Amino acid sequence: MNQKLFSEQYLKHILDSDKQGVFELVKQELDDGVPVEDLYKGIEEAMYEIGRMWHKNEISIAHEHLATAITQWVLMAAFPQFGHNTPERGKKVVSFTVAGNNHDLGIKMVNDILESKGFPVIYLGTNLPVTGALEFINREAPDYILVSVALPVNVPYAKEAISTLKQSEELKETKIIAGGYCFKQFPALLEKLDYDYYASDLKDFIELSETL
Ligand code: B12
Repeated sequence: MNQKLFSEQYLKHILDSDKQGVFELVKQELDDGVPVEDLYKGIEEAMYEIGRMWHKNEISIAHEHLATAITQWVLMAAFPQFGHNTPERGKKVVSFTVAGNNHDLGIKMVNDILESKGFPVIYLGTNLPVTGALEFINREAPDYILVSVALPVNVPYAKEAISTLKQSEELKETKIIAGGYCFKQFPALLEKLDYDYYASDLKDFIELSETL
């Protein structure tokens, strides 16, 4: 797979409002047997470019929303293509994006990778108020909790969420895995969090998941 070319074509179809073009492009790659993580990397690049163009006012929020909506469909279509042959590892995972963070494509990609590697994931969605969810999370007593942070303004909420989880008796053995665009942009902000593991992208995360 030529990832650069794929990202450019993905972006072009979105800017042309050509959903069908995106689906055909993705289907071709999947039919060619491209690993889904490579496909996701190509999509990530296209979304980052959408973000850059949006920031520079070269495209409107409408294009950004269209890109998100189409990509949500693509992830749903790609998921069954993962080889789900790995036996379950007997480990439980809960994931969410922190209060204030509505960016969810990244954590969904991470969830998909984990599930394909035999870790069932309970995904609690975006913008999660952890205090309200604590009773549920305690009952599940997951081995790992994945916390996704996109913006610097999310960091105080991430700090609070992680500290709430760490204080719970039921979650004494639970490890916190942090990640998200915020730390790719500002790695120093990671120091504010009491996390156990961090991965910056899918490649990094796949390596980490082998050790979990
Ligand atoms: C789509 C988008 C949105 C959509 C999100 C829709 C959705 N359902 O996700 C909407 C419209 C909601 C949105 C809103 C906003 N957004 Co926005 N958004 C984007 C955009 C264009 C793409 C995000 C994306 O999908 N990226 C692709 C994914 C795959 O990448 P990723 O998130 O980084 O995830 C990867 C890794 O980080 C990692 N990862 C992610 N989570 C986790 C968790 C764990 C545990 C691990 C291990 C790894 C991991 O793995 C993933 C795969 O490699 C980005 C541009 C960008 N550069 O990201 C801006 C961007 C993030 N947004 C931005 C901004 C400013 C906003 C708003 C504040 C705008 C506003 N004024 O309203 C709001 C905030 C909303 C909120 N409260 O969260 C800025 C942030 C700048 C900054 N430094 O603060 C960006 C960078 C755009 C820009 N260039 O200005 N946004």
